[in-house]
Amino acid sequence: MQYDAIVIGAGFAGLYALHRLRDEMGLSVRAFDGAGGVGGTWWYNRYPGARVDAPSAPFYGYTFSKELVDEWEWTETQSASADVLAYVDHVADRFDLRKDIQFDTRVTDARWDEATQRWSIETAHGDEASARFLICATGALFVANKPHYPGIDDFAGPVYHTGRWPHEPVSFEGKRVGVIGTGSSGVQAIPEIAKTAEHVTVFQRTAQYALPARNRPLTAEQLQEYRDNWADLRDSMYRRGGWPFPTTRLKAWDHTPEERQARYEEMWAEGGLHLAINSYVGVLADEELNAEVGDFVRAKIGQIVDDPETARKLTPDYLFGTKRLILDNGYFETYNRSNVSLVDLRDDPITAFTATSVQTEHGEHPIDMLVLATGFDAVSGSMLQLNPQGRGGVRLGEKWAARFDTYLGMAIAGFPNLFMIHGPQSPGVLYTMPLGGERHMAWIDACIRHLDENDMGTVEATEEAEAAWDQEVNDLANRTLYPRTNSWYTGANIPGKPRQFLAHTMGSRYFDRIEEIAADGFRGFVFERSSSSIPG
Ligand code: N01
Repeated sequence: MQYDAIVIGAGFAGLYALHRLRDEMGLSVRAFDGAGGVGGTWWYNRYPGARVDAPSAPFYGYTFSKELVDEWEWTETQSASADVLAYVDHVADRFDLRKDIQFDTRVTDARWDEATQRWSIETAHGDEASARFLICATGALFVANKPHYPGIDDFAGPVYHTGRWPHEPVSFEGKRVGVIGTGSSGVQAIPEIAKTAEHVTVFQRTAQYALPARNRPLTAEQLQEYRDNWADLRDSMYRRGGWPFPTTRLKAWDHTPEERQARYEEMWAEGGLHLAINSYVGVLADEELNAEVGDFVRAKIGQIVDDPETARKLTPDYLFGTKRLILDNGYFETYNRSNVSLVDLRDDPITAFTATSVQTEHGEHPIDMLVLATGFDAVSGSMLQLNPQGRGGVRLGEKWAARFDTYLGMAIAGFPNLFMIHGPQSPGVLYTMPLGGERHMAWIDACIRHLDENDMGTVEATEEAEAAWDQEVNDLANRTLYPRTNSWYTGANIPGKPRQFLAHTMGSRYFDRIEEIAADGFRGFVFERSSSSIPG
């Protein structure tokens, strides 16, 4: 089958791409997703406790339709995964998107044909299709990272990865559960699992900063207020890196130590990300301020956790906020339960698995079930899994062997007419993702119109533009403390992955910049006449 555009992925970004390309641009579009339904990351991440860990309702949602904002009844400030899934299901129905999505169909290959100026794809079922444009909404957190401990495959009990959670309920009743990983997923899941399990043993490699989420019911009045002020809030999200509310301009060093502590207490009580982004300007850039905020959180952990030795193990020692900040719903309190124990893998590393236990250097931990909350080959992983073949038969895996070069995080030299949404070197996870996806798609819309208005067949980033973009993204990252910590932002969580800061740190500036580049005739791109208009 031939289409104008093929969209890979039916998560937030892919659904909007389908809607925009089909309903606003009038193109013929086919979307594919390996999942059995819409939702992308949310379709797979149904582990207990999964919820949006940012001010979600109605901000973690689409902004393109005011009617949608007005009609959807969010119930909590940080929506649970089931509510997010209900929402995307509703969106798929409301905009009649399902009829153009092929579910349970993974795209296994994509190849650029220079003669026809089209992408051809193949699916796991052997279907073939082609299109002028390939929109890769393949997900920043899709490829599950599984640890390779000796004997892990010999473990006889069930093994669940938080990023591939089964759709049928999992009961922990009476079970001894081992959990590896204490990132956002582990921190959300552990308190829920501990409520019913006989025992939970947490295997922690890095102690984490987690801030109290303070999720609350969203009142009808609040929701109405948001709807009434929607234009301002949306505008604020545009200007403030995806954040809907005013952010602080207070400078820490204008305040006394006592005033600063009072401010941190206030932000801690407010919950969510306030301590990090609203206590003072520059918490993630000023090392001295960062250390002070880190000390504040470390002291809080010591106050919450009863056992001093467990508290010590749970106390992080890296720069505050330089791994993805975690919001918790009773995480540290969970270690005060008698059915939860903590193994610090830095003191006592895992040596092997048996059929019934995890063995560490200093002991054996019998378990009936294993939960891997070990994260993802983030940002670049899903594109490399697709591994498209561009000009000259070059595969993306070859091009990205040492560095994830992109232009604007959306385009790749050698891969004409291919657009990524939330690709490496775009703001991605550092911005509110549904809005970021909309703004990427608005840019792609403008780019495709530009091609058509100028009778061009292809658009392609230049290598020079990629090199300059790489420099720009790195310079921005280096103004922050992020690159100084090993995290999935830097690729350090995957053995052998090239080290590179994977995100553009300034979301609003980023979107201004890509719009300015578009207005300047899509600077940094080259265009080729449409093959159908070239005589002979
Ligand atoms: O994954 P992670 P995640 N042996 O990579 C540990 C988003 N998210 O799924 O820190 C032992 O953060 C690893 O240890 P270390 C959010 O953007 C959003 O939790 O590398 N341990 C770490 O503790 C988030 O950042 C929501 O030393 C191993 C953990 O596993 C992103 O998804 C909810 C190990 C992995 O943490 C990923 O979060 C959840 C090994 N071999 C997630 N390998 C929302 O609410 C890894 N670890 C929107």
